[in-house]
Amino acid sequence: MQGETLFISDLHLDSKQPEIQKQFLQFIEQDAMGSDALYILGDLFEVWLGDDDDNPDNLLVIQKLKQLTDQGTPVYIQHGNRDFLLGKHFEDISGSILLPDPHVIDLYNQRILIMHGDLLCTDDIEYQKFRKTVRNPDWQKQTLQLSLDKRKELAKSIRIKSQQQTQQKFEDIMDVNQQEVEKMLLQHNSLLLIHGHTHRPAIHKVDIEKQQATRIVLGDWYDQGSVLRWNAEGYKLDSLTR
Ligand code: LP5
Ligand code: MN
Repeated sequence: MQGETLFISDLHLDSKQPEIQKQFLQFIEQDAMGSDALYILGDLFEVWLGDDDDNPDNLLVIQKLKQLTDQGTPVYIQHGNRDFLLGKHFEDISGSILLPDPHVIDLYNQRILIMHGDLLCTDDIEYQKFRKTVRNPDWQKQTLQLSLDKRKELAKSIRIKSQQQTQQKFEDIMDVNQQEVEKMLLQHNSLLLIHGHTHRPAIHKVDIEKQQATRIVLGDWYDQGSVLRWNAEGYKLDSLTR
């Protein structure tokens, strides 16, 4: 819709879950076409092995994003912990723009800090170590030189390890760290934060230095689609039912 900016995250698009892809393609047609902008705050894909992956389902998504951007709606994407290898070629063919994480946008004269959210989970020491490794440009360059099959294998073994470890971690370890949230908001001079990753959709109030800030958490698309709609009057955290 015109006059509306949309925020989504954690779709985890995957050939094994065609109903999520269907919902996403429908969402682009019905909600995003004609809107002012679409922000995807990470984990659009369940796993991104590199821009040379020719998975036809991913190509369908890319074509849809291209239609949207060609029609005049800009699409901004941040990396998630599953699709941190999205790169320049993906940007070119989808017409979307990759944004750094964290990043500040200006919407109706308000500074809004946007993040995937994984950076805020500082109590999850093991994850932060892993993140540091895989976000290193040298590691990424070397990894992208491996064959697609080898990358598939490696991604599978990381998923298994991650699943084993997340089962053993306490829930609050895998949530955001409050001090980190406050630090980020202060650092970026913002009273509004939007992020995903934790799959715990909510609107939280945060007190920082005698001011009240708001932290909006987007949900995932496993059972329903979580969408934040923002217009001149305000915002609404919505869910698209299937
Ligand atoms: O994803 P989710 O929600 O289940 O858990 C995350 C954290 N886990 C991850 C890992 C991803 O699930 C899997 C990423 C695979 C995609 C790779 C794509 C491209 C690779 C191309 C070829 C290699 O992000 C999880 C958090 C949780 O969120 C909550 O925040 O806790 O973190 C972990 O579980 C990480 C573990 O603690 C440490 C994992 C060590 C794995 C080491 C494997 C060895 C491989 C060496 C390569 C670096
Ligand atoms: Mn994530």
